[in-house]
Amino acid sequence: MDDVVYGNMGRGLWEDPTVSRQKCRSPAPGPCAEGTSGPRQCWGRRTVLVALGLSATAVLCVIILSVLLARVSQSLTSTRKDLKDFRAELSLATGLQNRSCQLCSTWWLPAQGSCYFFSQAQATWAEAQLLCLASGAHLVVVGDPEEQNFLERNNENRTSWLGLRGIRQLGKIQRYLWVDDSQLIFSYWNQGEPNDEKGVEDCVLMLSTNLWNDAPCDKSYSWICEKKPKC
Ligand code: MAN
Ligand code: CA
Repeated sequence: MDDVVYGNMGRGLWEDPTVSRQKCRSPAPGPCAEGTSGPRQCWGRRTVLVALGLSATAVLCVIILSVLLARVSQSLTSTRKDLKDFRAELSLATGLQNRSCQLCSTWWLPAQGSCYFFSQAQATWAEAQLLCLASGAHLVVVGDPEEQNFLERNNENRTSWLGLRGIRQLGKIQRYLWVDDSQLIFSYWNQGEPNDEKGVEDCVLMLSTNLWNDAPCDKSYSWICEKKPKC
């Protein structure tokens, strides 16, 4: 009997080792072909089934992996998009915040990171300082020629209180101090000033010529407030 004999033991087909072992050995194995004669090389049907099963499993694995990969890549893409949207919103918010830092309220002029208010009305030095404080500001502190220049361009022809006053001890002005307690470094005195005329000129004005003069604090003039915008 040339053909491989298969028996059925309830577990499926198997190759009868006594009959077929010799013929399935060499040289290279190939699939069994029933009904052919002569020496044949063959794979057992079980081997073919196992190979088919393995191939099917492999294909299934590849499909599952592809689906998983597609899902991961999809989720990565959406995460990337979320991140991009978040960045755009963040930069918009930061930009708006920066812009609001430069914004001054109506009637206030921006310069050098501060907001300035030039009054039309007139008040004593103390009243003017109180009015500035009520707006979260103080009488202007002129720190440098650039700030003085800005005030000159906007003071028009007014005579305005500055946030500068004399420190009087034993009837004499000892030194001048800004309302933010900073020392007087830059100054723009009119010629002959400060003269503390009659010993009552404790507060400092910017004249219509833009030069400074000390004058009695209880006189009423325009004033200039300054504040840092809140960010
Ligand atoms: C007036 C006042 C003084 C000022 C003198 C200058 O008297 O404005 O403050 O010093 O003029 O002549
Ligand atoms: Ca004076």
